[in-house]
Amino acid sequence: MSQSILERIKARTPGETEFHQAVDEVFLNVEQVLKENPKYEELNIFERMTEPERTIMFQVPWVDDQGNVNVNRGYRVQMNSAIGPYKGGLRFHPTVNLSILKFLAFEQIFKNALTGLPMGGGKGGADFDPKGKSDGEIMRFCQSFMQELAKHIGHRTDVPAGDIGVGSREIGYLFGMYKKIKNEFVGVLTGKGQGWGGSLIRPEATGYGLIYFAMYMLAEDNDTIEGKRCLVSGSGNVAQYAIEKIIQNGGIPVTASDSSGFIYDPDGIDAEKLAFIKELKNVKRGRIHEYAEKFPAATFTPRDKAATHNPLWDIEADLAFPCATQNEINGEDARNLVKNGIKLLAEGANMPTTPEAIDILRENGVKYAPGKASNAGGVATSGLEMVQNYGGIYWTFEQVDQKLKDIMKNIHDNCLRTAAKYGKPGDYMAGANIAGFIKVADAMVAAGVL
Ligand code: NDP
Ligand code: 2IT
Repeated sequence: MSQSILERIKARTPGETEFHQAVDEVFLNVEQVLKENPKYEELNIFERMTEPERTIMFQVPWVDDQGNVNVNRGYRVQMNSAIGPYKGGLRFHPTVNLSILKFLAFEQIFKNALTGLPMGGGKGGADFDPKGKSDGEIMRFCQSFMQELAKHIGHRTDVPAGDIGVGSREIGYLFGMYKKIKNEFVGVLTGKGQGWGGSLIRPEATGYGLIYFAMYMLAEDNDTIEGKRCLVSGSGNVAQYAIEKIIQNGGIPVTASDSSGFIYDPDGIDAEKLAFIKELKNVKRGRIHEYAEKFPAATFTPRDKAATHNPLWDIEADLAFPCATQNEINGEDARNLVKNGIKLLAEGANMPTTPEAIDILRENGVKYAPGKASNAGGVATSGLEMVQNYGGIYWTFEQVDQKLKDIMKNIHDNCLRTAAKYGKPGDYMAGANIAGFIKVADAMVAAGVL
């Protein structure tokens, strides 16, 4: 019976490999829960959770600076609204396709449930490549994208935010266009600027939340992040604020990367060097090798697309925080992490660790936190932005930061409590999948078959 559910799901979604990977992982953990709850089986809850409630695909035409007319494909996957309006980011990247957005929207269901806030799961984006585009091109693309998306979202219906390639600049253009079309100033997007409805701490929240989560994991062993050497991949929103929070707590981040390669700074990235990365990436939109030119103690290793492993994960360190993209750590990388003494890996990115790599890490005693738990601080703070927008209120930096810490602690404790209850003590992955699943499943049972 159980086998046939997975077979049915995969037969109906041929070629959607990333989506299948995400579904397999959750199913592995919730199979036992399904067996113990005949109601879930009777109402076919798991299979229904894997089918988007609605998928929107649309044409995004836009004019570049040379006057050429280009066309991209836009998407919004409205996966599950059992516990609240659809909520999840928008990704602009040339690799975006339906499989990737469905895996992200599926993960988002459980992540959002874990935050304790009433948010359903969704994800969207476009196969648009923001690299090398002028500000005017980005603006025109965002406006064209929103012209169609506006028909399908709303502050009580579906509330998008940022993800890869979508930061505060893009949210500004998207929000501006929504407001113009609807003649309505509402919190239809999160990650807005502070002066126009945004929440303090939202820009920092994913990276900060990730490190808070890792610190709670370390505290279980009476350990701290102080003095720990940390491998970080990526140099975008999540990586920058993970690095910042590591530094603030006495840890030593030694790497950062982008799609062209990585830098290794044996002296550690300090606050001043991080300021350089922020300026380089957020303002100049340059490449990470410039770091090694500015700070000669650091080395730059270009990305070798033919290589079977990423040498970033073959550096001696204590903790690892993948913050770039999916499947960036494979089995060979995991073996290198183990060989180099990594004690803990917490995911800032969504699904950065392949199933083989997860097995290798866990078999070798590396503490492992899945992204749906450890990177939930971003969407949680988006939820806090929604609450502030609904109420017309503004919380201080300290208030939001405290709420973020409390939420990450609750997620951490909920993972451990649930894992123990289901006979998997210390298993953050099982705890996250089971706790998130049960919350949404119970809401679906309550709502009936619709
Ligand atoms: P950004 O666009 O700000 O940064 C992405 C970083 O990852 C860049 O350094 C980018 O390099 C690198 N990267 C992206 N794709 C690839 C690739 N295929 N190979 C190598 N490097 C790559 O995105 P975010 O920091 O917002 O997102 C990073 C990860 O975190 C994603 O997995 C996202 O889903 C996840 N996440 C984000 C949240 C948020 O609030 N923003 C919340 C929770 C999870 P380059 O510039 O060269 O492309
Ligand atoms: O993957 C994610 O959780 C995000 N990109 C953030 C989503 C959000 O709505 O803040």
